[in-house]
Formats: sequence, structure tokens, C-alpha cells
Amino acid sequence: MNHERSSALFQQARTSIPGGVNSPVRAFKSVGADPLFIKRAAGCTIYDEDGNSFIDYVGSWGPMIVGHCHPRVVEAVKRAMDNGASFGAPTELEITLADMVIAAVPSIEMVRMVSSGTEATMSAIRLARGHTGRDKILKFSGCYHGHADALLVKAGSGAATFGVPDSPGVPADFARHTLTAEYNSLESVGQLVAENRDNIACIIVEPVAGNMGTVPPREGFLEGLREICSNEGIVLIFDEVMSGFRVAYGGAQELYGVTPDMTTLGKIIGGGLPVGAFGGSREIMEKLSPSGGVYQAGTLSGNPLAMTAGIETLTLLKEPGFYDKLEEKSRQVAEGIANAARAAGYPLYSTRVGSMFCAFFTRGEVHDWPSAAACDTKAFARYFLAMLNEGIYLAPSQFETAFVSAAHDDAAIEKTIAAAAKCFKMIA
Ligand code: KE4
Repeated sequence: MNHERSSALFQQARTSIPGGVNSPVRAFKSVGADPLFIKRAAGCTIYDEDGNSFIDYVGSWGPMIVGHCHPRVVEAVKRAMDNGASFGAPTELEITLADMVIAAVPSIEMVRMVSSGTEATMSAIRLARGHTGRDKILKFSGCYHGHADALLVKAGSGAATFGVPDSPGVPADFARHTLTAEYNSLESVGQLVAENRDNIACIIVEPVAGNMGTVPPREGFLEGLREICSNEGIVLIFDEVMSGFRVAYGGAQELYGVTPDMTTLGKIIGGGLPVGAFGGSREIMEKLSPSGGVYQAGTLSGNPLAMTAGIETLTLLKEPGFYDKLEEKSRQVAEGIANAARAAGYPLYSTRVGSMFCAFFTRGEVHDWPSAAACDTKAFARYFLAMLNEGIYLAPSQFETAFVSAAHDDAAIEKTIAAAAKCFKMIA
């Protein structure tokens, strides 16, 4: 497969953009190859600058759940553009999307739009601190909530991929307010809460962890967090930037029946345009400026193009049977890959929640960061490159999630499974 133009563009990009990319995990560094430069996409397929095509399981890291260039989304954004890209003034579109989010997500009575998941989690934490008057926050190792200083502590995703879960540049004085527990371990949470009684403003958790690979919550884990937070006056924040509108229309909180105090969103609600959001009870949210004193702002927050793409995308998700069909596609492809590994005698631990799935290269099970970190990342890299050569585009890191879209048809799924069967035999 020819990658000449992508490689030439990567060399060029590295002279003007740090590492040649605008987000580290795109650099293919952990899989030992040059990244592909993508020219365009349609449905479940992406096309690179060398004319190669790939079945896409990254989906822009989650937003493209209805597939790339869905005609309804493209047309609506084109029409919105004719009216103007951004006004820096309120628009009716923001009310429309806010009301759709409020109607969908059990914990949300009011919501504030921002322009990224990082802004959403950073702002939600500030609001939780303002609401409680407490300074400390508790997160989980291997979970990633964007790159705000307070959250780059034992973080997942690219931070884990590049071995900088505790990033340089974050003052120790900031990081000391961030407590870290083990995902799926209520015991580790209880111990930290007891040691920091009345000092923890919030617990922030990915209700389905997607940034150490896909790690589902164990039975009772989310319920336990809910009980601890209710008893201790701690704000429970579900970071649903990835799982929101992904694992169910109402997110993981609908799927598991556990309602947090606040929720952060992103990705899907912008349909591929820059967006984030954070929401919660009226009591908490009205403490946000200008109705309250907790300051938060953004030039492009709620801009008409992102709102339009989000409204159209969520409208498509509400169509009858959308999630049932997506569930069946996702089951087929995830089980097909797992069966291919088993047939080749290759040790693999597979996980899936809805249309998020992961193949862990390990003989053990994976329920938290330590077990995820034990995976054979070199074997993963061989698998990634072999699948890429077969025209399958996976996330370039063991510590990421694969996403299925409504546009992944039977032919794409069959091709993926056949490629996996060939690749596991090759790398075994
Ligand atoms: P953004 O600032 O990248 O929009 O969102 C940060 C974020 C917050 N919370 C969760 C649960 C997330 O998964 C993310 C971002 N996800 C990564 C993919 N693992 C984004 C990809 C990237 O960093 O380029």
C-alpha cells in the first residue's frame, strides 16, 4: 500500500506543527509508523492522500456515529453557513440543542455549551468546587477527561499512550488537589474519601471507561459511587464526552440506571464540529455566571454551525431502531474479531459496550488501568499495521476505543472480520 504522499506531508507538517499533528494520539507514534493524511470521508470509509481507502473505526474519536458526511448533516450545516458562521450572540439554535440534551440525559436540567470536552470537564470541576466550597477532586487512573491541568494526573488516552500520565508543566501544587483511585475499586474510593472527609468537591468518572481501551463498569461500581457521593455531599460527575449518546440516547446513565449530579458531553452532540457541554441540576447550574458567581466563558460556545450539526445528528439518533441496529452491527464486528483471534490461537481479552469495543492484547482480564497497562503494546502495534494494510483503520493505540457507526454495512463488517482472521494468523 503506497503511503508516499502522507509521509511527505508528515515531514512537511513536522516543520510547522509540533510532532506534525494537532493532537498527539494522531501521530501513530506508539505503532511505529507515519500517520495517514486523510483527504475525505463518506459513510464508514476514509480516503487518504495516496488514494487508499479504509473502513474507519476511529470516527474522529467518537463524533461520527451516523457516519461521515451524512447528507442531512451536510445540507443543514451548509444552510447554516449561508446565515453566518458565528455571531457571539445568543441564537435559537442553542435553545433547541439544549432542550434536546435536557430531554435525553436524566441528570441534566440545565446545560452550558462549550467548544471541547476539555472545556466541559474543566468547567464542571470549577462549578463543583464553587458549589461545595471544597478544593480536592477524585478521578481514576487510566481515565482521561481532556488536558486541563487538574486532570492530567494518571490520565489515559494519549497521556497513557506516550507514558506521560502525569504531564510535565502541571505544577505539583495543582496536582496535589487531585486524588486518584483505581477504576472499578470502590474500596480505593472509600479509603481516599475517609482520608479527605469534607474536602472532596467531586468525583469525576467515565461511566464506561474508553481511554484505557474500553473498560465497562463492574456490577455495583457506579451505584457505589452514587451512594458514596450522596452520603458525603460530593458532586458525582459522569464524564460522558465519549459515552454520551453513544451507548444509549441518554448515555451510560440511562444504560446503567445511575444518575450523577453533573454530566459532561462532547463529540456526538457536535456531529463532528467543535463542541462540548456540561449540565446538571438547576440548583448547581445556576451558580454559573452570569446567574451565579462561578465564571466560565467561550467565544465560540454554542456557535450556529456546531449547534446545527448537533441538532441534525441527535435527530437522526432518535429515529426508531437506530440503537438496535447499531447494537447488532457492533456485536457482529466485535465478536467476529474475537472469534478470529481465538481461531488463530491468539490470546485476546475483548470488551464491548454498545458501539464501543476493544481488543486487549493480554492473556488476563482487563478491569482497571494496571491490568490494561499490562497489555502487549508491541503485539497491538503489529496487529494495527497489519489491519491497516488490509484497509482497516483502527485507533493507533492499545489504550483507545474502536467505534462502530450506523454507516458500517454488512460488507464493511465482513471485510473487517476477514482481515482480522488473516492478521491474527500473520502475527501469531
Ligand atoms: P476533547 O477536549 O478532546 O474534545 O475531549 C476531551 C475528553 C474528555 N473526556 C473523555 C471521556 C474523552 O474521551 C475526551 C477525549 N477523547 C480523546 C480520545 N480518547 C480525544 C482524542 C484526542 O485526544 O485527539
